Amino acid sequence: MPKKIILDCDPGHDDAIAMLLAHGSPEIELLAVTTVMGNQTLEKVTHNALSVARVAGITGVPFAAGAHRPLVREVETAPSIHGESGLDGPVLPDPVLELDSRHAVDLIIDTIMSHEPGTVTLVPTGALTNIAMAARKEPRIVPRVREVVLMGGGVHVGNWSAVAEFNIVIDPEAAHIVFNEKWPLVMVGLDLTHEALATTEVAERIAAVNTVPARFVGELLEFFGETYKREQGFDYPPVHDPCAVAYVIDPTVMKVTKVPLDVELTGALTLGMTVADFRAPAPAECTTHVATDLDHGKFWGLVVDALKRIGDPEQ
Ligand SMILES: [Ca+2]
Repeated sequence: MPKKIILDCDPGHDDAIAMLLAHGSPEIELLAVTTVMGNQTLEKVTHNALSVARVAGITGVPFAAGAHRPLVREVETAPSIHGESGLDGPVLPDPVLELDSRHAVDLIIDTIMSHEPGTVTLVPTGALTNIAMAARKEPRIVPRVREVVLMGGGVHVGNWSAVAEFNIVIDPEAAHIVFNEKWPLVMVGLDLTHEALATTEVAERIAAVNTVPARFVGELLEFFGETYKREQGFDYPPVHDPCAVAYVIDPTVMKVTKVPLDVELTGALTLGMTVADFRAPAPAECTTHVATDLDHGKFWGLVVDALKRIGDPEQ
């Protein structure tokens, strides 16, 4: 039985690759794609999501736009990493899919409530605004969700401040809500995703697939590689978001440890930090987990295999 997921994202170079990985993997049934401001404005990331759907040949999946700003704070985007469009590099085709008329929060709630309890996994790869709003609007979703597997945070490392990761720090209040709900939660954070480097060998394997979607990914990685080198000194770009999808496909692709996690809301230097308490074995009631130790070869194998399965969809 494929695992049913809702991908809540802000494409975003790595979000786009996460979409392709989910679509091209038989272990995953993509129930819905929802968008949230983050890497760029809501309008831009929603347009990007629909463009990626066309490249990937995704049809019959509802797409809905969500939060246009964080719960409390002003919008903060990441053009230094993702460009003015949020998906700079490749030429983006005009979308053919139409947006679902519902708000993302309502699509998330409707999707979870209309499936058997324990069958829907939430995969947020952007700010947690939509997920927090959904949990507040319809608390009955919380015990029905199988698992929240999110890209965000980091125990020992930050990227938007010394200790905070972008998805968490741009809406820390939303993250606080999501981390404190009693659903099983796996934090696929920077500890893990900084190992998901798109090396030269990875780029060559993707280029060898030689399809429109594979060339699209190649162009995304080229742009992402340049900005990550310039802004953060990486030799190769860390491709964060597909790591969360990869965990749903095959949990053995990384190591996951149960540990109490919470989100800092008041620190002068540490706003948005995800704090892990490793002092003692996690108590029985703990529902949060952190991912470390990526199997790099297996992870990129999943991405390459997904691209091969997608092939060249009719544009
Ligand atoms: Ca993202």
